[in-house]
Amino acid sequence: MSTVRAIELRLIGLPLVRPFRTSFGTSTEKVCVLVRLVTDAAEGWGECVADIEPGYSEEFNDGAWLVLRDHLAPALLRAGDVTIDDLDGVFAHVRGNPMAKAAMIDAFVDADLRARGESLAAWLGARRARVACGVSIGIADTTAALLEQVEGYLAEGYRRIKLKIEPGLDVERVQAVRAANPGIALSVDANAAYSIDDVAVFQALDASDLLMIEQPLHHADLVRHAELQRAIDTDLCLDESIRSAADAAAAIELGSCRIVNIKQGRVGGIVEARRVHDVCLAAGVPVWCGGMLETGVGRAQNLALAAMPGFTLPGDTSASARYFLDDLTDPFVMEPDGTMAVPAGPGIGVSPRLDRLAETTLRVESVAP
Ligand code: NPQ
Ligand code: MG
Repeated sequence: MSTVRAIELRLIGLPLVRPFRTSFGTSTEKVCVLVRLVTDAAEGWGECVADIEPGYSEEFNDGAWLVLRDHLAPALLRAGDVTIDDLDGVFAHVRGNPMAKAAMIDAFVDADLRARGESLAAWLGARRARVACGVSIGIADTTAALLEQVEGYLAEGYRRIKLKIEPGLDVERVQAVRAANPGIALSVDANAAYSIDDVAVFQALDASDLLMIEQPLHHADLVRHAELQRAIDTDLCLDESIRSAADAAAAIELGSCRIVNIKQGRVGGIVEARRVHDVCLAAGVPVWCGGMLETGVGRAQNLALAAMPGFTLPGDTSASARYFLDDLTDPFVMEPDGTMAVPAGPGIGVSPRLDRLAETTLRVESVAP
């Protein structure tokens, strides 16, 4: 039980250590909305995983800001004394906008758990103190540059390499990486850049012994994903298509994928992420924790989620240094064995550093009752 007294929104900008190119665009800076929520007993933090532009999904920072400020924050401030289980109801009148909802829900859960002195990992029923880490590599300018990046991340200890692909920069690039690294766990992510007419590309990728092919087709097309899955041997994994536990159940029933990427921000927060996990675990479908280039706040949440029992594959839970020279929180560091510690303190276990907040805040606004 907590009563929310104040909510503060902050737009944060952090430079990336190297540009990150996907099939939908190139980022040079991580810009996101942070929610700071104050209850009668504690403070909590949530990070919105939307980006500057609506390229990954329909949501984007300026839109999320308005949804948070004008719809979600007032509803929560009006709700009075509420529990985590009440949150779905408090926000039910706002359709969609899962990334904005996730930021608010995660901030409330963080504050509620901090007030009780319980860690997010413990609340989720996590069983591991450390999780195995993978890394996602953006589309490189040349194959030589890609091979060099792969070598560098393998030397750091990453246990799975994921290559971003797009039409024309796919089969040959993957073959080159596989030829240079016969034994590694390797996957690709298309971010929905292909159509079912490209089935030959995916049949050609079957020869590269990939762990999975992530989100080849449009997010709304579960039926075509099922058709593609029947036409290839490699397991499909869905990311953008899975926005709820109901979506996961539908994709599994249709045969649209054999693996699910869980991102708490994409599915509307940590509570729904746990339901997606439960649906997949019950169906025997392996899951792994995706990443959205999160600051330390979102990174802490991801680590707690990734420690749950159904997370049997290395996720995109990379070290802070993969993306930032100087994170918003104390940096998350990966050991040479390719694992990272799950925060054990109350709530998400970390807080933004005040000096870094001051340096990186682009805009701030308070919502009071
Ligand atoms: C994915 N992430 O799995 C995403 C996509 C992605 C780690 O591969 C700014 C903010 C840029 C979020 C680029 C990884 C982004 C972003 C790509 C998310 O599909
Ligand atoms: Mg993806």
